[in-house]
Amino acid sequence: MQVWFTEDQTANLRISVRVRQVLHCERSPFQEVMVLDTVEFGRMLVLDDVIQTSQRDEFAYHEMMAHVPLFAHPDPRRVLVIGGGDGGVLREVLRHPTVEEAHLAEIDRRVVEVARRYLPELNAFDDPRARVFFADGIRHVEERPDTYDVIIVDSTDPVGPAVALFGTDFHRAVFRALRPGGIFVQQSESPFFNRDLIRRVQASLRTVFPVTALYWGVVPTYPGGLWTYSVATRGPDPRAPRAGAWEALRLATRYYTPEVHRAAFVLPPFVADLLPSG
Ligand code: AAT
Repeated sequence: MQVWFTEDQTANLRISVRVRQVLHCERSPFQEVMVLDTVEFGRMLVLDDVIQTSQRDEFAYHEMMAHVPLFAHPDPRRVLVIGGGDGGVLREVLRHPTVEEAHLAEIDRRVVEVARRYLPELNAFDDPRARVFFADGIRHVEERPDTYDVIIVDSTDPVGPAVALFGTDFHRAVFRALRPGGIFVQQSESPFFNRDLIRRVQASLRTVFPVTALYWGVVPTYPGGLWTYSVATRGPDPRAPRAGAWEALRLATRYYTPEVHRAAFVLPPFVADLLPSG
């Protein structure tokens, strides 16, 4: 017998993965939380029938979310991750010894609890520098002006509680929550299937921050496999990794290198078209 899980990635496009076992399924106050053991991707976290991360490809996404801003910042000490309840981005953030405090603001406590149990290799919650807040990321930043060097939004797609994370009011609150020289990154979906969203996020960041850019990476389980990250800073050039820093740390990364960092900002024309002109 073959059992398959299918995600409707768009109204007209689906991805299916062969399932060995359903390890967990529950309805939290916010969403349906499921963990599947799949043949191709290993264990997979699925929220409201949307694939969030898998053992096989999580490094590609989590490394690019964390290391681009942390290596672009001259001295990242205080970092906030919004969403990201599986712990993958937090784990990568904590590989930086400059980081003194890494906060995670996740709206759904059950995502953290389920991920701790079924995806232990993503778990960095027990690091003494880590602190988890079960809260809406929007309120969390609104209440903390001038606090963070880096803020990373590892959110679900823009539906439900994640909608406002893609809006200008939130971007203004992020600007205020960053310290001078701070860097903001947010996953911004597919340049094939979410063109209006990327345009909107880029235009919004441009009205709030002096420096904005877009970079890309590959994540096979996300729609189209080609994924974008929107970045904005209060000064630093996000395209330039701190010289020698990655080499000095001897980070055993599997996707990120300083060359990949620089290359990720080189955009194919159909992607560059999504940036605000001028
Ligand atoms: N590391 C990849 C996993 C995720 S999970 C995104 C998390 O964002 C979810 O656990 C969800 O509960 C949380 N979330 C959503 N809205 C908010 C909010 N307003 N405040 C705090 N947390 C929130 C990302 C996968 C990306 C999928 C792309 N297709």
